[in-house]
Amino acid sequence: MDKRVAVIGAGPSGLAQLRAFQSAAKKGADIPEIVCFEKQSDWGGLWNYTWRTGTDEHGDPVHGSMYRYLWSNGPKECLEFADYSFEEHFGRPIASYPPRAVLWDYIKGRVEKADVRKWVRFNTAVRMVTYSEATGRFTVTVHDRTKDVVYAEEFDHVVVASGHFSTPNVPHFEGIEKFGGRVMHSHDFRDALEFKDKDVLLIGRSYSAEDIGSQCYKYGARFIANSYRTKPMGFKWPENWEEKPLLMRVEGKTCHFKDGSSRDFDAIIMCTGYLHYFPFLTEDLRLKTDNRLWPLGLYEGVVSEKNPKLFYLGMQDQFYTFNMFDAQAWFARDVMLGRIALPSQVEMAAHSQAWREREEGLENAEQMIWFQGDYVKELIDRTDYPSFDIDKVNETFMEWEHHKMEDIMGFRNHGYRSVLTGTMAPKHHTPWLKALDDSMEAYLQLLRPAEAKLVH
Ligand code: FAD
Ligand code: NA7
Repeated sequence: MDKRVAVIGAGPSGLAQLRAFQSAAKKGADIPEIVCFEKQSDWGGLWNYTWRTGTDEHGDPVHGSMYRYLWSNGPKECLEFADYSFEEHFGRPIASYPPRAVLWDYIKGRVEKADVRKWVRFNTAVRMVTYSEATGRFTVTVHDRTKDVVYAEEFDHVVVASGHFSTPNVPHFEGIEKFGGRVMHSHDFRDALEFKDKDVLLIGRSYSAEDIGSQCYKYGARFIANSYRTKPMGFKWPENWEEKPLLMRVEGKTCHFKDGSSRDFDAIIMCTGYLHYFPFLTEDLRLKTDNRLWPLGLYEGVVSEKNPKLFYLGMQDQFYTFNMFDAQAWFARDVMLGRIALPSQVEMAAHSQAWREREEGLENAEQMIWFQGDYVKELIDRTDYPSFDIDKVNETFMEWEHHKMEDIMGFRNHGYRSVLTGTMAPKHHTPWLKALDDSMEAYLQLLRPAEAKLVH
């Protein structure tokens, strides 16, 4: 096949695209030439931890938003690749909430096995993508940072898999410019030990506020508050954690909240989410959305309705992650291979609108999970991605929600059953609150006793 496909980003979404093509080739399909551009020096996207904040070694914005001691915020049984189980990768059952390094290892394992690293050009940032009506092709301009060379190549398809949890959304609060402590966004949060013995205010009520606050609690912050705009998270927080309504103004170290209460803090961490940001796309190609379950303009959540040769992966807000990216990548692949015929632009838009209307009616996390589960089902039904019991995975998500409501600092001590292998995850050897070492060696207990003593 003389077609060429550019994949932007080698995170879980981009890697799903590589694996999708490789799996078709393995079954005898004639596949296009695939070139994946990755601005970092290694693959795994956010799961490839960086200590850097601000700009990277080349002066580009740091992509990484993950932090030290990050453990999976949902059960691994809900994100397991349907074609590569955790048991296959680790050679034995492991507990349900692995730390970042363990998940990174798992992500890498599948693509190493598929031998697709040769398709990735590392240290290469995509600078611009344009589409020509005349040629029907895209021109992708990239910056090879190793050689410091900018060059352009033409492609028949472009897959945008650059993620959307890297460009911080940073609101302003009256007086914050004179706050007498540290102000930062969750994108720059790295080590909770920085906040040991400190009073920390988190702005937001979603995953970052919940987890960064929990990290701060675990590693010894003195007092934690989170300030919500809409409603409190409502978990049973420890005694030194309060939920406050919206921050109204800051005077010195004193933060004033909407209910008239106030308190002094040492640090403000904005857990206020991220912007979908595609500086490398021309206006006509750019997806514009906030963080939600059904962004408009993408047929089946994947195909750009304005230009169906362009695809986006992983642009939704996420309960489902790795297996949803896979389902999307398999779908995009089959459109590119001509196995799936696209309806007219009007029909695609109507299909998306119907999903959007359903999304707008969702009232709680439970309904959102079933919604996203239905979406994944719809995708999987249309390709040869191995099907798995999505209803059961939804139920695992329900158990997860329940365990969080029961004990927000202890939910990670539970185990769940894999729908792929049928195996019940073993309990982790150490309760999450006491497990201060997040290394893969400690998690899998691979350390020799002398080394184990050193890290504990
Ligand atoms: P990313 O992982 O962001 O990867 C995108 C890739 O594109 C990166 O490698 C980046 O370098 C590259 N890139 C970007 N721009 C360019 C460019 N111009 N040129 C070349 N390359 C480019 N999910 C879970 O399932 N469980 C969790 O516990 C969990 N925790 C999370 C915690 C945090 C703090 C965050 C921010 C997210 C978390 N997620 C979690 C969700 C996460 O979004 C997904 O797991 C996953 O990383 C998304 O994959 P992606 O490939 O779409 O994007
Ligand atoms: P999310 O899930 O997009 O949440 C952003 C939060 O920020 C949410 O609670 C918002 O409030 C809040 N927000 C946004 N703007 C403001 C302003 N102006 N004032 C107060 N609060 C605001 O982002 P996260 O970083 O938590 O999670 C992203 C990913 O990282 C996720 O996939 C995780 O796995 C990890 P709202 O709820 O709308 O009232």
